[in-house]
Order: sequence, then structure tokens, then C-alpha cells
Amino acid sequence: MSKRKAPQESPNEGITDFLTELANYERNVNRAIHKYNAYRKAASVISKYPDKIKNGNEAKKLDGVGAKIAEKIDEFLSTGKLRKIEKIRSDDTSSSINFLTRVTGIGPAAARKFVEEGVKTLDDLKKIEHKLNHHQQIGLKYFEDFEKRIPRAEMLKMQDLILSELEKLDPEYIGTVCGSFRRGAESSGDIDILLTHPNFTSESTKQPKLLHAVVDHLQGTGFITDTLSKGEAKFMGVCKLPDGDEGSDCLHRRIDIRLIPKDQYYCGVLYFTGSDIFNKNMRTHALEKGFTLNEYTIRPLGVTGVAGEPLPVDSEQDIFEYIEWRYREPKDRSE
Ligand code: DCP
Ligand code: MN
Ligand code: MG
Repeated sequence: MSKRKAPQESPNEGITDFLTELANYERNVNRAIHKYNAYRKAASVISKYPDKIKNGNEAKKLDGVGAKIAEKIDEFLSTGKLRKIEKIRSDDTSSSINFLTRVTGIGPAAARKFVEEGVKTLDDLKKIEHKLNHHQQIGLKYFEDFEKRIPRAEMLKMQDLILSELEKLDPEYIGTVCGSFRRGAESSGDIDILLTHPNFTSESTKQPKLLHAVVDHLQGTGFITDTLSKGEAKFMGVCKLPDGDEGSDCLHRRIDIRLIPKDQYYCGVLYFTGSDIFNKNMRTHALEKGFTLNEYTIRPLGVTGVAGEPLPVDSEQDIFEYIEWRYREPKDRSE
């Protein structure tokens, strides 16, 4: 997961910017995930709104914008700023916690603990490096690189490299680069790869070797440079393309690789293509149609609300058909 989001252009950028800032504050500083989701939902619906919003009342007509947010929009439109944001920005503890959560491996709880111990900056972290766990040490080491988004051209190169190495290893592997890249984003925060193999289903025994063979191979070629965590089904790490001939240095990038049983692959591809807001909306629609959908399966709900056996799925389209929803291409899945 990446914390920097792509810049967006809209006639209401000022509003969506302050809503995103409030969302991050609620998540990182207050650990109030519901408020975080509420601000994100409002920012998302407003970013789609084609007209320049004139007042809070106009915004309140949109699904996801309530009275409190409408009030903030009025304050922002009439004064050009928001007192709540000014206060958050000037508060040393809040801004330090917010900052530390930008280091991968440091979540809101760890960030607060560090700040309470007086550890507030990158330099402070470097002084207590031996106290950081491995994930946090890597996050610190590549802090500048991980802050930078990955241009689509580089994502395409990484996709080519990974898929061609998979093919060399075993042509039966199926790999899909998901995340914002699959939705067509001009830049991505990280690279998310889903992997399956016809020999591996949820009925067969676990086959961690299928994942580890790929990771080891990509390490052997020098593409994967560091490991954050490596389990049976999920690898989290760091990768880097070889430096270009023209002396262009590539940066270190965050990479996640997941191994999924073949029968669960398309529910996984759907989930990890996102966006997270789209996923929430699709799950809500599925429930309305009497299905429960998650990153593994889609199952019918009986009259008592108990989920039945997973339905067979051979494509993303199958899932949309079960829940009688118009198929949406990945590029149309921002919400
Ligand atoms: N996802 C989700 N809910 C979460 C986290 C993730 O539904 N809480 C899904 C949707 C995301 C996908 O996983 O699109 C990949 O997660 P990322 O955090 O990598 O998000 P993106 O790839 O969409 O964005 P970025 O370009 O910032 O990496
Ligand atoms: Mn990711
Ligand atoms: Mg991603």
C-alpha cells in the first residue's frame, strides 16, 4: 500500500485536498478509521463532480457529504482556509505522527509511541535504527525513493520483466499486475502482482514453493533487492529495474506478490485491482443481490443469512454477472 496518492485535477481541488488531509489525520493521529473512510468517500464523490461547488448546500446533495463536511466546505469557500487544518498543522505532536507514518512499517500506533519518546524526524529515527524492526529499517533506508510515485512507463517495464521471467521459470504461471496500474493510472505507489498456477487450487495442498520459486528467481536476476516479509502466500519487498544505458538511475520500489489458488484467482484480481472505494461499493451491491463477496470467493447468502458454498468463477465478468451488475473495465473502477 502506498500513502502518497496521485495528484488529481478537478474544479474542486481545494476542497478534495483538505478532505484528504483531514482523512489522513483521522487515520494516522486519531486512529479513527470510520472518520477516515467518511472523509475519503466525500473527497472521492466531490472529485467526480464536474462543476465548481459554490457552497456547502450544493455539496450536501452528493451521496457521502453530510452536514459537518458541508459546514467545512462553507468555511473553506468563504475564508479560503480551515481552522481545523491550521490547528492540526501547527500541532507538533500531530504533524510528527503524521510524518512518521510515511515510513513504511511505521503505522499510526508505532508513530505515536515514537513521538511520545521524542523520536520525531528521520534523523531521530536514524539514531535509534537498532530499535527499529527489519521492515521499518528498510522503510527508513528507502524513504526518499518510496515517497516518489512510479511513472506508468516504468510500471510497464517492470510488468514486462516480471512476466517474461515467469514465462522462463514455468510458462504455466499466470501473473497479473493489479492495483492502480491495472486501472490505467499514470503513476502508481507500488507494484501489486497476483500469481497463480493451474496445479494449485483451494482443494489441493498449499504450495508455497510456487511463490518462493518466483521470489528466489527475481532475486537471482537482481530485480528484487530486499524482503520485508515472505510467507506462504504473500511476499512483500523491494525491487529495482537495472539502471538505464543513458545513465538514468532507477529508484527502489515497493513490490507485493501474492500467490492465489486458481479457483480464487479472479476474486483476488478483482479485489486487488480496486480501488478500495470501488470494492466497498461492489460488495454492498453484492449483498443487496444476496451474495457475499471478498478477496477469495463469492458465495450466495441463504434466507437465514448464512453463506453457501463458493460459486465457480473463471473470470472477473463471472462475478459481475452473478450480482447482475454491468461489467466495469478496470479503468472505470475508481469508485
Ligand atoms: N485494497 C482494498 N482495501 C484496502 C487496501 C487495498 O480494497 N484497505 C485493494 C484495492 C487496491 C489494491 O488492494 O487498489 C492495492 O492496494 P494499494 O494500496 O497498492 O492501492 P493502489 O494500487 O490502488 O494505489 P497505489 O498506486 O497508491 O499503490
Ligand atoms: Mn500494494
Ligand atoms: Mg498499488
